[in-house]
Amino acid sequence: MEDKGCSREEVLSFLAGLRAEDLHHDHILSSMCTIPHPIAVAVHEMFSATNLGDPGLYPGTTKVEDLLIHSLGELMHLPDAGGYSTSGGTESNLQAIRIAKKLKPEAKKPNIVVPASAHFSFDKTCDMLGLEMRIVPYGTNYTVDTEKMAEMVDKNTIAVAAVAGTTEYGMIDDVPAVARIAEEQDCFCHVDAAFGGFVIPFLENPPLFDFAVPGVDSISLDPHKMGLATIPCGSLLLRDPEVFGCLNVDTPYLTVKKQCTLAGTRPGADVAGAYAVIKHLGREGFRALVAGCMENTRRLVAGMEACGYCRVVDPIMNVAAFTGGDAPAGWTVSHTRAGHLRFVIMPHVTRDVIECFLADVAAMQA
Ligand code: 0PR
Repeated sequence: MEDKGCSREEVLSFLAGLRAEDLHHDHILSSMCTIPHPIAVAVHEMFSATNLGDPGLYPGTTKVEDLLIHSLGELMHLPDAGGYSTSGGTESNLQAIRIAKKLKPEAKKPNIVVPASAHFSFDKTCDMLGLEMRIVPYGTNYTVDTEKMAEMVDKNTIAVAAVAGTTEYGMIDDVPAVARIAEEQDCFCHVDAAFGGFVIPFLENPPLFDFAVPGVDSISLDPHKMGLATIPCGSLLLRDPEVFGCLNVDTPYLTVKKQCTLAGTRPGADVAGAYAVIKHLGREGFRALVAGCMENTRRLVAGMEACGYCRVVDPIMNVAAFTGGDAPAGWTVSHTRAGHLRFVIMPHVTRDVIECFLADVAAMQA
């Protein structure tokens, strides 16, 4: 830190220079985040000084978090679900598994059983909580093989997980079958819908993946992905709100005397922004958003196949993966663990962006 500060203009211009080094969204085809909705940005600023970690000081912002959780519970077919806003899917998955561990203290060498598609946040979770992670191989279409999953659980299994909207292929596990395994083994059932939670409900024929499935105990659902919220806005929802109590620690000098969240200080800004988007767009707005992303995904698949690439699976969501070559220079795409070229067709990946990309693919091949 310098002794003497700089003018506002100097600071802003210095930072604008660094910001200009960032990649432009219209060339990012691999991200699960997108440009936040303008209403989220405006509301983020309005709530920038708020801290949900000391709710008694911010009763208004606390009500906004309750409204957000209620809306997300409704979206997941359980308006009375408990929940709180996390920093994203990683924290939500970690907290869900912490709960599972507390609920089964008799497990001496605790393990969790997760699909091969599970996000790397489960590796972090197992490392932090001292758990064995059992990885169930893929069955058909890059979804979890539920017969193998049933064979891999035992009395030390504290939780099984399903992914609704996998990071690499956008596939949806058979959540009802996974929930039945959890019930038979008397363990916790967590659904990672961090990405899919804002997509699947708005598809034309959505499969059952949320609290409508009996036995689903918790869901990760991130507004900062397809919910168009500002980063970092995730959420963890629980079928039984009382269960959060098992994570409580005493917080004697705060305005509330117990806290179950991971972070102490928690932003209210992104939370209020996420709620603003939901209130502003409504289901109709999200249906249109998802329909647009799906149409663009289909266009990308058709265009890539016309250029000789081959889709790995039929996309169910706005994620597509291909074999048959790499992408032209200047575009940010990614590769799955199996080496497939992977795209996430977020709202910033418009029809124009796709046409421009496909033209580059064709030029590369010429
Ligand atoms: N669960 C699923 C299914 C996810 O896809 C992700 C992240 C998480 C949990 C973890 O969420 P947080 O990153 O919010 O903790 N999926 C993307 C990924 O890891 C996140 C991402 C976003 C990556 C933007 C890159 C990027 O540019 O690939």
